[in-house]
Amino acid sequence: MTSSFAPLDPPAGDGPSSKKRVAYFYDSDVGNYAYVAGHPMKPHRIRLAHSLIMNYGTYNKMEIYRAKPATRHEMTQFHTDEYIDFLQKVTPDNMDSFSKEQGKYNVGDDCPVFDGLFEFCGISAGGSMEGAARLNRGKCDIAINWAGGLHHAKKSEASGFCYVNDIVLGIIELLRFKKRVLYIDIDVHHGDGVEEAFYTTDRVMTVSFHKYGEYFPGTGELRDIGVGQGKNYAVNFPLRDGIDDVTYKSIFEPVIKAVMDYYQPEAVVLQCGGDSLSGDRLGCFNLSMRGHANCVSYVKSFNLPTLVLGGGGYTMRNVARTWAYETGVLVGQELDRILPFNEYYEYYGPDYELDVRASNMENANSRDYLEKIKTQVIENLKKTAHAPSVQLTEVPRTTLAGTTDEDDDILDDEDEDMNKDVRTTKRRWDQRVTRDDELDESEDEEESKANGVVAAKEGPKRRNVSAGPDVEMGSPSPVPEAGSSKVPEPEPTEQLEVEMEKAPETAPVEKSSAAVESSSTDVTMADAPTEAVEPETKTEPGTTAEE
Ligand code: V1D
Ligand code: CA
Repeated sequence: MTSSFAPLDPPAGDGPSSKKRVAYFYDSDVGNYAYVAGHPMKPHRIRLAHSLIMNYGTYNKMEIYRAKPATRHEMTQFHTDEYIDFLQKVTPDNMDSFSKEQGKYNVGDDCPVFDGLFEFCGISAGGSMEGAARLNRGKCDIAINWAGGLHHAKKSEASGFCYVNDIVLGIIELLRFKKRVLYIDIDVHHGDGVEEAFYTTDRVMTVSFHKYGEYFPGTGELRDIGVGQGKNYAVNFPLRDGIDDVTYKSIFEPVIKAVMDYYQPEAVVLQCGGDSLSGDRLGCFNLSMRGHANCVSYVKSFNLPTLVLGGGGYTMRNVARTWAYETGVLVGQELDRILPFNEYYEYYGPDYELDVRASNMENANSRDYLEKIKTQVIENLKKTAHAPSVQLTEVPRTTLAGTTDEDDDILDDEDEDMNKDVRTTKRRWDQRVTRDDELDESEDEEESKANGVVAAKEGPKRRNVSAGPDVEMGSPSPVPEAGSSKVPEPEPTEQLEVEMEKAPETAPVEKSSAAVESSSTDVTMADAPTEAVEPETKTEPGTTAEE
């Protein structure tokens, strides 16, 4: 027997402050990339979610953008040059000549080489970086990138289906303007790549809720709390199988409330991995869609600039339902329980309803266990005592990519001119030749063929292509050393010093003229909906109407 709806209160946040300016990043190419046959990670799920979002009319309540794919140069703000060069060079056809590198960079079964791998990474990272840049400039309150959230990627290693860590890159972008950034991870797997990147700094607090115990990636114990300056700024909540909506809420809300009180972040990054949902192909939790979305709603209620990202999630129809619903939560739209007709309607049978329901599986997390972990986590947070005294008195003139913000403005203008044709029209949509069917996920019936894997696409010009002074991680820049691995634990000695050039000491960060301009191309209809809904086009100056 399956329970219907978990007894959660309706999502909070119906007050006046709940209306947010939401920027949504979607690249209509993303669903065409496919890992290898039989692999559980399917970028096609992002297209399913997008189709629901369009057909529910949610696009009306947010700005839709297609980000410029992140460049090699941008990716190396975190990753090593050699690793990114490898990702850029390797293809299924030449991979045999890279056997040594495949071992070195952990490319193989979990992280296979597939057609368009580098472009896929660029799309994922581009959305998160531009989302962060828009938040930095105060251009939106919430940025969404369901193609992001790839939390396992390391500085020079792929891991757990992740190659380029868009989250770390997005946080690095946020750190240009925000003193403290909070990262929250509700994927069923531990957010190890992000934790590791910021393990030694207090500029980022990482908080991960995850299954722990004989489960990938094997990290994320309660006692892993960060080192040096970062001690107590990594938070881990290890969980057992079968956690349900009510018990998840009973730990998530008090922990996040304590984090907000003690850490006082200036921006939040929320990884919404959908593998913590009930019935996930790889997961082992028992959250309903509403239980999962309660985390989104709760984080939103703090009214902080927030970057919302995807992550894992392997039962595609449930991931799509949940991310569509969560997009609704973020824009303040309640979605009908009956799914709108859409081009992937057959995925949602036999009920064709929105809800992902919890099952009757056993919850191996006793109240007592959860209470003990929660108490310890909150005790650790108290040790941070005060928000760290990072003095962000000056705003860097250069972007992390090395260009000035004025350069970016100019490139933005050029981009707007150069990309007038990026919008997909309904006619083009109708002319699509690839089919995206993949109904039986457990069978995984050669979906890559059906998905029509795309060849590498020449990306449009991006804001940071000019040669400029690199802002080195660990140099006197506003960012902490990312990618540092866990090291033996010294006691904190001194606060992180932030030295930057030229901006006046009292400059209000978000209004600074040095604010980075995003080079997003506005995409009014990245994918047009089916006949059922005809969206109003939202245009910004410089964009064109449909063909
Ligand atoms: F089942 C599979 C079929 C084909 C290829 C891989 C898998 C698979 C399932 N689970 N791989 C895993 C996990 N890997 C291992 C290692 C293999 N070693 C011998 C151990 O257990 C990886 C699970 C990755 C989860 C990724 C994620 O959900 O956290 C995610 N979040 O954002 C993006 C991905
Ligand atoms: Ca997690």
